[in-house]
Amino acid sequence: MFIKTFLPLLLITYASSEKFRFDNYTLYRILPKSLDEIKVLQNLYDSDSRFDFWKDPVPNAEYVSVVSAPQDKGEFETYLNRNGIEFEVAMQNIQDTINREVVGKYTRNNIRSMRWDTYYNLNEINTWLEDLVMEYPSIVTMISAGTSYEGRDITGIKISHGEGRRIIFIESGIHAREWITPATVCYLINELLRSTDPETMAAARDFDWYIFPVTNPDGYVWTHTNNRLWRKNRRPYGTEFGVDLNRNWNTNWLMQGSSTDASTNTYAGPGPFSEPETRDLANYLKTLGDKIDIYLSMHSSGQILLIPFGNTTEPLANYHDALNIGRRAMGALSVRYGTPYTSGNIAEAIYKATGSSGDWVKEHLNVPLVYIYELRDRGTFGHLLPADQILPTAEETTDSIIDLIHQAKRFGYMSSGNSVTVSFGIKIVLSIMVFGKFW
Ligand code: 0X9
Ligand code: ZN
Repeated sequence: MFIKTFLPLLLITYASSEKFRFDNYTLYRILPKSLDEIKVLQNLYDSDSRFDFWKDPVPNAEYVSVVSAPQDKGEFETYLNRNGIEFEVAMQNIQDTINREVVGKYTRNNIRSMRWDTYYNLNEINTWLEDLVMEYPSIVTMISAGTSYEGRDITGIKISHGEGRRIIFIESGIHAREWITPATVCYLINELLRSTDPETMAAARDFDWYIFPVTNPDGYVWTHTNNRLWRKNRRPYGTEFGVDLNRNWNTNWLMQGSSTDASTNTYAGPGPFSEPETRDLANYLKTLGDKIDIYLSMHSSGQILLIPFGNTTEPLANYHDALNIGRRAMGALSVRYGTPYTSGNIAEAIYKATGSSGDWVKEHLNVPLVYIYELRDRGTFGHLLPADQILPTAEETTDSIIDLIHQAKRFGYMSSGNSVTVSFGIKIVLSIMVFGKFW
């Protein structure tokens, strides 16, 4: 009786519970051959909210990544076939990949138990940060950029070997589902404290590092407990939840690539800085003022290095310097595993999108070098990057950040002053002194 009546019911309830919400959802990887094909995909993107685009159809897109629910797959594939668009199935059943994901356990008071082949939840990351403060009390301090909507601390650490240094600021995990970003910056933290490589040691010594692995704590927790593919924060708006914290900054707010619809993934919020996460972080950044030399905003995926601004393809501010420095650093990134990165202006390389942290930092704090990393991969796993890629991703990204400092110095940045304000004439003289030539 029980087996016949209740067990199937029990199984159905279990299977339809949130833990299995992506059963038979499929990840597609599309390789558009022409601008016309991109336009066909853009039509779908604009008109049909059933599909979750992990990589948007933008002109020159190398690939487009889309997730479809099982009931919409037939229609989706017919649409592609009818328009002659070739596609491959990158992941047949997303839920299988989610189920295989490893979330590790970190043992308090044992920093050696931190591993780079597993993801961690928010508590584990913060416990590890606390342990680092205990282990390196004269170098590491706990810092807080504020409090999230649900009341969680936005925790980071400062690594400093003394007073008066310029700052390298790293913000990661603003998009909850991009798990590779906190994992990567935790590895970087570890390297800055424990590496014996002379260049890494010098980088750690010469700058004050402000690193926030998870700037969207509520969203990150939600990806661990309820919905692995959640992107926004968790503030309720009507019957919907969450603001895209990378559309909520007070810089050309709502102008491009943002939505007024709270049910979408790019909801910009009811107003600029409506969210405690962005408002607090911005206020915290203001207190550091013009001491920041480099600001890095860590995202995934696509293997792209982006440079502000997100609203225009105009090469504003020190765009050409920033691009040159960034391209060289991406050369350094590719040395270890051959991972290719594309560098470019945000609006050009992905899509126009305003209200992002990088644009605000560049516009309002005049930080000389602002980069947005889109880490691995290019559509094979997307946001579900397997844990065995954490270490290689983290290693190559760390290589690039160390080289970024080196390149920035070669281009006359990272000195005691703000070199963006150095006049063109002085720059020529400096360049000739350093390189023997100007170009
Ligand atoms: O759209 C975003 O916020 C970022 N890409 S992601 O796939 N990680 O969501 C890119 C942000 C780049 N900055 C601007 N668009 N201004
Ligand atoms: Zn992102």
